[in-house]
Amino acid sequence: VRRSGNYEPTMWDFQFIQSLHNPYAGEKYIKRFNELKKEMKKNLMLIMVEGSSQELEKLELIDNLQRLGISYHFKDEIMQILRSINQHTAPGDSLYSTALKFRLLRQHGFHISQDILNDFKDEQGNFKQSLCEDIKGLLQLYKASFFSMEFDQMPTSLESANTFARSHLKNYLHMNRSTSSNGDFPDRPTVELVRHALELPLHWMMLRVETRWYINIYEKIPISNPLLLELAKLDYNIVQATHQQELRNLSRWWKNSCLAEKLSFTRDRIVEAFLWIAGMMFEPQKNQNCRIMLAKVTAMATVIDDIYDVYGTLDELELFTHAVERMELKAMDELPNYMKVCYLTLFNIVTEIANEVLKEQGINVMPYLKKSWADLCKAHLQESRWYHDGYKPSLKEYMDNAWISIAAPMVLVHTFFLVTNPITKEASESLTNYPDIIRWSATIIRFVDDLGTSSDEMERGDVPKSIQCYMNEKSVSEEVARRHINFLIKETWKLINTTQRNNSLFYEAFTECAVNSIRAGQIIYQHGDGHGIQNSEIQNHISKLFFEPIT
Ligand code: F3P
Ligand code: MN
Ligand code: MN
Ligand code: MN
Ligand code: MN
Repeated sequence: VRRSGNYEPTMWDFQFIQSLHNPYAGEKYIKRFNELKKEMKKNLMLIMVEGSSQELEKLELIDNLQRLGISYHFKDEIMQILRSINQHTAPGDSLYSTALKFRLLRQHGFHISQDILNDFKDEQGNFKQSLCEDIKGLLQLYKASFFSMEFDQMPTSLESANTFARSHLKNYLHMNRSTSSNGDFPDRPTVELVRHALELPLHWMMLRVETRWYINIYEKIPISNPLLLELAKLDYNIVQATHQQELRNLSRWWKNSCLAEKLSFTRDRIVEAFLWIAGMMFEPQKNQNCRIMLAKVTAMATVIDDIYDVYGTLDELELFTHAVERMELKAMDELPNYMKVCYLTLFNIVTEIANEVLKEQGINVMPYLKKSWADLCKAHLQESRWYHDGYKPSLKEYMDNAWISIAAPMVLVHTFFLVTNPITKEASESLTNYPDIIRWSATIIRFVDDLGTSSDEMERGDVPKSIQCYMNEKSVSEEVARRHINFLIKETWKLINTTQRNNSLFYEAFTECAVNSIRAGQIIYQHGDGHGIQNSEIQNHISKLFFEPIT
């Protein structure tokens, strides 16, 4: 019996996307932007030659550049400034400045020990009670606490920092909520900043979403820098105009593919596919064509997932899996009709990417792309067999397969070849076993996907997901299982932090994409199934990111 996905039609149809017009693609704005950027570079040069007394200002400027989404224009300057930062604390340094320093230095790969936080602890090793009122300091401490690594001594300062800061920040929110009835907020932006940080920590935030949110907050801060603000708004709108252009191109491809029309059981979610990829890499100058190609790959992953999860019979799925393993035109003949269009579209996009890399670098990466799809489909097939047999795997057994079936490893293999130059044999070969950076990124995406989608999946009929596997295995409630998965997400982030630092095989361009793909996942599944269900939160994000310029 064929199941149905019962997915709604898309909110963002072809006509809507094609009708978009954005003035920020014009010369006038680019010219103004370049003037402001030059001005900013000059300011940064001045800061670089100033003495260490200005340290806190330097750190705050870098933090603002990052959150306003414009740090990518000033990478070298930022590194140079960070290199001039004293890695120790001086007597009298605040919790705020120390935690900010720790976070920025760790984020940029400096080896800075968590011992820097010891000054803020009492003799028993607990954070001092006197800090409870220091909301600015606690907020920085909380953000810093997400930068723990495997080598931090256990139990880590950062762990207790996390619990300590979180509980006092929650208290603060609570107190301010109860006074809100008289409309009297002494410090509205701080309340907003705390609420936002507790919802999703900065380190886990999708960059464009953070930027959009922070520009609006920054505007309300009395001491905001007008140059920074204008630069940030202009950059945001210019990036958005580029993304719109790409979306128009992508939606034309999607319409022409006829997949949504012919395979009516599948999700018609091309904008959501683009959201994943824009979350992974947003910079306008580079990656243009590459964002489009990767969004196509993501759309294909969605359609194919629906074939395995919803529509296909086990026999058909076996045929499809074999055909993907072969990845050649002839293999199409064995497939049922409805699979043929999908297979040929897949073949075309994989060929397009292989051809792109061949033109650029003279290397044939087809075998690697092909293997990533074969691994994905085999993992899908495994889940279909389990579902068919009513088998309930343990959490470990499930996860050994599910970090592949989430499709992130496949997407990241394609990403690697499109953002890496030169591509070395060594790095390419290591991809076939999925190095840690891919494995841990995919693991977190699987967890957040299961948290967001498994309730509907169980209703529709699907293999038990991580939450259900843990419930079965440990005989615990769904609530306990969800808490456990959230704990595992936090733990896996430590592995991400560590492996991002210690890897020598991959360029930052790629490792950043991998980590950013987690961040996209965390936004997409934050309030349920943002990829399939079009809830109001995800609509709001999409609309702000791609359709509404900032004013
Ligand atoms: C595989 C799917 C998605 C996850 C998408 C993740 C990407 C593209 C990195 C959309 F298509 O969701 P779903 O919840 O149905 O995956 P699942 O593996 O749980 O069936
Ligand atoms: Mn699915
Ligand atoms: Mn699936
Ligand atoms: Mn799912
Ligand atoms: Mn939200």
